[in-house]
Formats: sequence, structure tokens, C-alpha cells
Amino acid sequence: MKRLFLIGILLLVIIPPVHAADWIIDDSFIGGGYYTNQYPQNKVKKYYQKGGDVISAKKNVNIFDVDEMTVNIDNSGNVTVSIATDYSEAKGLGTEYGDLFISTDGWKPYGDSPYMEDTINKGETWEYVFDTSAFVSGTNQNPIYDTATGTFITSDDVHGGSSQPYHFRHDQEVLFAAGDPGDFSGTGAFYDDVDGILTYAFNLDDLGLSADEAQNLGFRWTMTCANDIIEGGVHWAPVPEPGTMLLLGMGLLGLGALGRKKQARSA
Ligand SMILES: [Ca+2]
Ligand SMILES: [Ca+2]
Ligand SMILES: [Ca+2]
Repeated sequence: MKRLFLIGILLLVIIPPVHAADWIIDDSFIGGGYYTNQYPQNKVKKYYQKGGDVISAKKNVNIFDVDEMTVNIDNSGNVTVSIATDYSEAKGLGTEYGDLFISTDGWKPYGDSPYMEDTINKGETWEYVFDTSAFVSGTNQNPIYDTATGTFITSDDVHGGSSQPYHFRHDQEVLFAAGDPGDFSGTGAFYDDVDGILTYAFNLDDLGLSADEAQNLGFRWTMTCANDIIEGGVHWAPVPEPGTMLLLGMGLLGLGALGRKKQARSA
């Protein structure tokens, strides 16, 4: 029994208490709606840079590039979504941060990577949206919207469709026109200009989900011109408390010991 106790203590040391999990979503998403005949005079004829997923004149590629998205969820259901991008509203490009689109039933893009035909009418349906601009400007302390109460705004709406000469892409959702914001209460959206990270914080509660149950989530972000889009999914599973793991370990060891006793008796 003393040995079992020691092994139990050892297990407690080996299995550290896990309070949070991180997922890094690489930007392998391009998406559809590229106007191949738009802007030919400026040589914007292909995707440049970093896997070729940015629509831009060559000199502006770095301004619009999205590198990756990091999702962190802790055992209390606190979620942070951090988007590494060089894009900043402070650069005065005439476009804005898009909203964070959230799916509560997994991530199912249309077609195969890099999803060149995925547009607003194809691919994932977003159940919630984190309204970036309303929150950043301090006018709305309840920035998470249930999308059943409003409509999506696309890159067409922002740029006036194909009539605008600088319009490269259509049919990509970029913002949400909210209805009633309801009682949701995300805790913040913040762009760190030094590190180039746009961070969103909220809780699974805000999405009507429980941290006690496994969840399949999807996320999407782009700027309102949709020159570079990132999408991806994560699978959240609650982690048992260390005490539970210790009991489980002791239980398994106990079963093992019982088995050995039985064997010894029958021998
Ligand atoms: Ca990119
Ligand atoms: Ca969905
Ligand atoms: Ca992309």
C-alpha cells in the first residue's frame, strides 16, 4: 500500500494541472470571390507572398498579410483569440478591422484547402459574431451578437461592389449588421500595434456553451477589404482536475493489484 501511495504521489507530479489549451491555426485559407479582371492596370493579377494568399499590389502585401490565429481556452471557458497580422486601422488604409466570426458547431469550409470557392453562400455558417469596431470605439460593451438577429456585410457592401476601382474581392463576409445585441458580454478586443496582434476575449458562456462539455468551434477573421482571410477550427475538451486524475490512477493501480492477487491465488 505504501508503494501504491508513492506511485500515486509520482502520478500527481507527472501529470501537471492543466488549466488551458492553445491551438495555432495557420493561415492556409484563401477563399473565393477574387475579381480576376479587376485592376489589371496595377498588376494585381495574383496572390503574392507568404504562400500567395494576399490580394494586393506587390508593395502592399505586408500591410494586409494575416499570419496565424491562436486560440486559447481555459477550464473556466475563458477564450482568447489572437490574430497575428500586420494590418492596422492606424495605418489609415481606408478599410477597417473586420469582425470575428464564430461557429459553435465546428468548422466546415467549402471545398479543399485553400478553399478558393468558399464565399458567404458556401462553407461555414457563423452562429455568433464579435463586433470589433463597436467594441474598440467603446460604444458597445456587449459586442457578441447572435447572428440570427442581423445580417452579414460583405466586401461588396463595403466597397460598393464592382463599381469601385480598388475592389478586388466579392462575396466574402467581413462585418455583421447587428440587431439586438442581447445579454452577451465579451470582455474585449484590442490591437497591439507593436507586436501586431489583434486579440478578442470572451467566455464560452457568451456563446451559450459550457466549458464542462466538449465543443467544436470555428473562427474567421479578415479586414473589411478581405485582402487576406484566416479561418480554422478547434476541438475543446474539458481537462479533468488533478485530484480526479490521482483518484483515477489509484483506481487503476488498485485494479492491477487485485488482478495480481487473483493470479497469485489461482497459481
Ligand atoms: Ca496570410
Ligand atoms: Ca456554424
Ligand atoms: Ca489567408
